[in-house]
Amino acid sequence: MQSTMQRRLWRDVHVFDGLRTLPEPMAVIVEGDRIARMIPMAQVDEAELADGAEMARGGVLTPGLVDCHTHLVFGGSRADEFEQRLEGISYAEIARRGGGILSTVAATRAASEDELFAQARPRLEALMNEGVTTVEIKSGYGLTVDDELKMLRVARRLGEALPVRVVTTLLGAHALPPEFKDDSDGYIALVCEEMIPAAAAEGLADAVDVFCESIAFSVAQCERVFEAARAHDLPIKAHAEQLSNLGGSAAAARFGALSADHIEYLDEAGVAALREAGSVAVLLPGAFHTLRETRLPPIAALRHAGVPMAVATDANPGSSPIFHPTLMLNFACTLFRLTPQEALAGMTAHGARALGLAEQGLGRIAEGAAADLCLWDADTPAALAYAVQSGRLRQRWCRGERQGGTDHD
Ligand code: DI6
Ligand code: FE
Repeated sequence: MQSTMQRRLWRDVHVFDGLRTLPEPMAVIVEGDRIARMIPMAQVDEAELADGAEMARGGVLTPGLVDCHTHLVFGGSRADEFEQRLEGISYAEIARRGGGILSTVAATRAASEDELFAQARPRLEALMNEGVTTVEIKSGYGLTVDDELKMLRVARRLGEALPVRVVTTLLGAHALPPEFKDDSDGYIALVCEEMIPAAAAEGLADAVDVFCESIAFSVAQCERVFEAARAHDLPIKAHAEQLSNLGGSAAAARFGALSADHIEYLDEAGVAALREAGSVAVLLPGAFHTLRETRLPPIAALRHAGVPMAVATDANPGSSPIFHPTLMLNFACTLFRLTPQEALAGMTAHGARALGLAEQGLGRIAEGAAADLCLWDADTPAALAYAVQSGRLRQRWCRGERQGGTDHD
């Protein structure tokens, strides 16, 4: 395609490159779907810029945002549980009474693929309108082979229908479905022996996730799921140490996990395990906020150990009904005390790494990286985390194509 080799130019932009804010204004040149050149404005040779079509002057340029942890395909609503929690009933208690995740499971099973698609689409568009160009979408509200595959098919279809990169994760081990009450090992056998093989055979899952928690699955059960994932060459992730410290993150790290997610209760040994495995710590301040948690993830220890920290929305109907990635940048700073640069890295370079996409040049602005870019109406990258404000996205580029934002084309 001829148009994909077009040469495009952003002039005098403040660049956050995925890891840090560059010290001086830059010219950034894209060729086709890749970033070709980055030149400090003070050093530009005007002749070199002359044959690029100028897209903008000024503003903040970041990689397209990577939301590396969402559950945005689901049926129903849990507004009633929000009210119950405000009356003092805990998230875990609601789950024990058969509500929580299982109430979304009932609504998701009852919905057709088309209905789930129609409901998920505006949620995904909300993320895209705030700069997301790559999103991970988990299953986990079907909990039968057919319903889990249905959710994953919806996720794949969303990626085909909209200009956004969708990565899918099979989360069969999310909750114990009612049919397996008192037989959680039997359900884990179904996940390992039927669900994972079926998802792998149809190419529907890019990774496998588990919920390791007293209200979900034990470390030993999660390890069985990891073994099955490994047998099908699928990378793993884990919801771990969200409500208590079971050692799920360390178990995931032993299997070379891409990430351990939530991790409010992670201890020093868990931090060390993530560091040794090269796993990403995915921070989900939306769930922390929604559940009004008080236990903070061990940010200082993670920082000190050099464990990369990603930040994601965890967009879901229960613990994080939040479809607003830039708000998560702010929460990561205000609630978890990340610096604005750490928060931005968490939704760009480290988010991409948590999905195994760093090698493909996602989440970075660098020569040779993917031309997934956001141009923001802001003075500095830090301002994106500082102000909670919609409508600042001037241009959104995905795979080298202009796909949204408020600037005139
Ligand atoms: N932890 C979470 O925060 C989500 N899943 C999980 O294991 C929440 C899922 C939900 O409440 O629907
Ligand atoms: Fe989650």
